[in-house]
Amino acid sequence: ANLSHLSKAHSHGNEMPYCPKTSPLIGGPIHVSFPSGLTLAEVQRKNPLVVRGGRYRPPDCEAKHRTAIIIPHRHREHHLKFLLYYLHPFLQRQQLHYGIYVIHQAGNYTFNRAKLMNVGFREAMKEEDWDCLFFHDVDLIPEDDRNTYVCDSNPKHAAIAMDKFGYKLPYKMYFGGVSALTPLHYLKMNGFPNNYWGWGGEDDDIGVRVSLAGMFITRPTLKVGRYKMIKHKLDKGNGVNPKRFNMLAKTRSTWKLDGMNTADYETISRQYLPLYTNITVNIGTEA
Ligand code: UDH
Repeated sequence: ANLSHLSKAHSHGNEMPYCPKTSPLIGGPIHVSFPSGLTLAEVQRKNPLVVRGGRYRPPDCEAKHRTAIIIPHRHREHHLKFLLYYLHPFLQRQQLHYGIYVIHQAGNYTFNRAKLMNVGFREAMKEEDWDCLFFHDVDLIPEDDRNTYVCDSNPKHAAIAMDKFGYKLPYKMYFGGVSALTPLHYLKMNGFPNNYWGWGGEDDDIGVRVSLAGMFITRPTLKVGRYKMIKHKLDKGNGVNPKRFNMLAKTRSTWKLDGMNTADYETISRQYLPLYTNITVNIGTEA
């Protein structure tokens, strides 16, 4: 009997073959520039397979990995546009099933990056069974396709070589910019701290939590973990946190008491936009 129609039906159904271990679409170094006049409509036009909420699945194979990108955000629409412009094609070339979540802090109170990540974790996990979460600053653009946005067996620090630090790790325990954790890693370290308001310290606290929870930091190579930072000044409403060193000295005694288990917030809106899911949230103010 001629069964060719059956195998054809298969390849169009949900029994597609898994994507290969290494994507054939990965090209290596990416030239990053910031074209003036770029619009979100243009980014949308260039990414026809991205569906509402900023979700994507490879069209011709079953992705091996499901990655959520969590971006803490306020008043950086200009940076967000460039990040989306580079990140969507980058993730597609890696043949990932992915979703992009922008966690927008409502109001004008002092910014709190780490608490927004806790919100992002909970809200993203409510929607899909992601197996990896990438916590991603809005102003960092990856410069090499081989920096795969999948998780390791331990928490991964991906932004190891940034242009602003001369493409080197600024110090050994640095865990800022872009990091990747599985839901299990995240819960094991009780997520991120909620009480770092303003600039600085929270990324080091997170790095310390990794080791206090009995894990270690993995990293890509310097050649691959390269990022370009979109230049900017310290934002209004994100002044340097003068308490950061005192707080950091106490992480050992605070990490189990403050984190994912105490993250309280109020979701104001959830919008499934063409290129990302926007979650606007009231995270309160400093105690
Ligand atoms: N963020 C916002 N809005 C803000 C503050 C922070 O969206 O108002 C987010 C954003 O994702 C950003 C991240 O939080 O990438 C980290 O904040 P940051 O970019 O201010 O921190 P970073 O250390 O830069 O990357 C500090 C700027 C110092 C400027 C020094 C000039 N030479």
